Amino acid sequence: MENPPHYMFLKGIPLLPNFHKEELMAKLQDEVEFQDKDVILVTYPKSGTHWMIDILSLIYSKGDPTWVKSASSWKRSPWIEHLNSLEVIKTKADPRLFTSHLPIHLFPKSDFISKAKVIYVARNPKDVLVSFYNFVHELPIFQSFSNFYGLPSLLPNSLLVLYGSWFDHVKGWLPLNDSKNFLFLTYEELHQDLKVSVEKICQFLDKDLSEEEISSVIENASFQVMKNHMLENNEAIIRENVEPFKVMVLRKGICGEWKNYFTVTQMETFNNIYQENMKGLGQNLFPWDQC
Ligand code: PPS
Repeated sequence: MENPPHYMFLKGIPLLPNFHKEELMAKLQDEVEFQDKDVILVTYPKSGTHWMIDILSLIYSKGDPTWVKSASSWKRSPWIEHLNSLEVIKTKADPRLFTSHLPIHLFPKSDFISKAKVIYVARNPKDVLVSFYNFVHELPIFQSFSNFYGLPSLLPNSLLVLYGSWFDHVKGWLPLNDSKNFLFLTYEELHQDLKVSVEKICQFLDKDLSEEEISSVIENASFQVMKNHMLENNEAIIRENVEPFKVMVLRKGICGEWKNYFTVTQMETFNNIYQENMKGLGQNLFPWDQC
């Protein structure tokens, strides 16, 4: 199968030329300086990025939903790898929330000497794959799940999936888990107990919210309420720069949907590749290891 024609490659990672200019990416790595008060959310795509952006926005507004209702996620927590981000990173007003899907080897080097905080959210890669598939299924190249799965999607050394392999992404960021400025969370634990996760995030960010404020964060970060806000924001439309992707970010929002998509053979193949690549890693960190 041929490479999707819309990718450009940077240090082995497929990116979108509409969004990721090569010149910007070089400057991003060498010139960008984060501030100590910055909070950077890092995810592999389809891992709950928008969910966490809303949770963080709501924490910073003490549960008041006005901000999440009135400004898009792109404005509240801009992706650092997109277009005019250099200026945005320099000038963004508080709260200085940023987002990135970049693997660690394309990330600004300066972050590792600043005290900026990094929150990494990971999700069961099988559900990431299903979410990704549904996101892009309008492209002829991904017409059936088998075709999409047949690509070396998410697999090690993949050159065909936006932002590269899931394994490389997670394994690249995981070593930072020892740092006090790094918080590792999973999509599944947000699902399991959002209150506990919100409290953990508040503690990490030194944010002191009352019980009532935390309840409001939880309520406004629920799937249905977020969807309503997004529709009010007009976010669920086809974006000018993302054609032919449809921006339907809030689709189902559940765990374990992969079971409706994978054949037994696909599951076994995937499990073998997973075991090979994640051997000895993440004991108790990855809830999907138990299912
Ligand atoms: S993107 O396009 O890469 O930024 O997508 P991302 O935001 O990382 O992930 C999209 C998936 O996250 C789900 N989502 C949620 N699940 C539960 N609760 C809430 N509040 C929530 N918000 C977003 C969203 O539905 C996508 O998953 P799928 O499986 O496709 O439904």
